Amino acid sequence: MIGLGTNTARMTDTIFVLNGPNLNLLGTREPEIYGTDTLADIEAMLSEKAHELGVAIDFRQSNHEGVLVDWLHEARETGAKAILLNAAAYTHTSIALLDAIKAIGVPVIEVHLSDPSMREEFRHKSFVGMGAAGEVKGFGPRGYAVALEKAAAL
Ligand code: CA2
Repeated sequence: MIGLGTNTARMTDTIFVLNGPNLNLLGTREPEIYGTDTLADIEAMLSEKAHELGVAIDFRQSNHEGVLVDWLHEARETGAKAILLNAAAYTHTSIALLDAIKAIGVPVIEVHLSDPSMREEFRHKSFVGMGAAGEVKGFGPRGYAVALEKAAAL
C-alpha cells in the first residue's frame, strides 16, 4: 500500500461554509437588504442541497477575524474540497484573510447575500475577491446554493 506523505492532505468531500461578523443577526434586522431568512434557515437549505449533490458541508459563523483565519487553515489541514466564504465586512478590510486564502491552496468561492458593488463605495473593494476562485453575490440565500453547486463541481 502506498501511504500519504506527511505533507499530503487527503481531499475529502467536505465543503466549509464560513460566515463572518454579524451574520448571526440575519433575519432580525435590515430585512430590506438581507431578507428574512436566519443563518440557521440558510444552513438547513444548504444541507439539503449538499445531500442532493453528494457532498458534506461544515457550516460555521464567527464575529472574529482570527477565528476565520484559523478555520481557513483548518480547511487545508483537513483536506476540505472547497470553501464558501461570506466574510461580511472583513471582505472589504482583511489582508489577513487574503493572505490565508492565498496560502491554503483550497479553492474559495466568495459569497454575498447583497451585491456590494451596488452599495456604498467602501464595499466595492474585496480583499477576499483578490484570492477567490469565484464569486456569487446579490442572489440572497440562493447564492449559497449556487456557490455550493460550483464548489461541488470543482
Ligand atoms: O451581502 C453580504 O452578504 C455582505 O457580506 C453582508 C455584510 C456586509 O458588510 C457586506 O458588505 C456584504 C454585513 C453582514 C451583516 O449582517 C446583518 C444581518 C442582519 C442585521 C444586521 C447585519
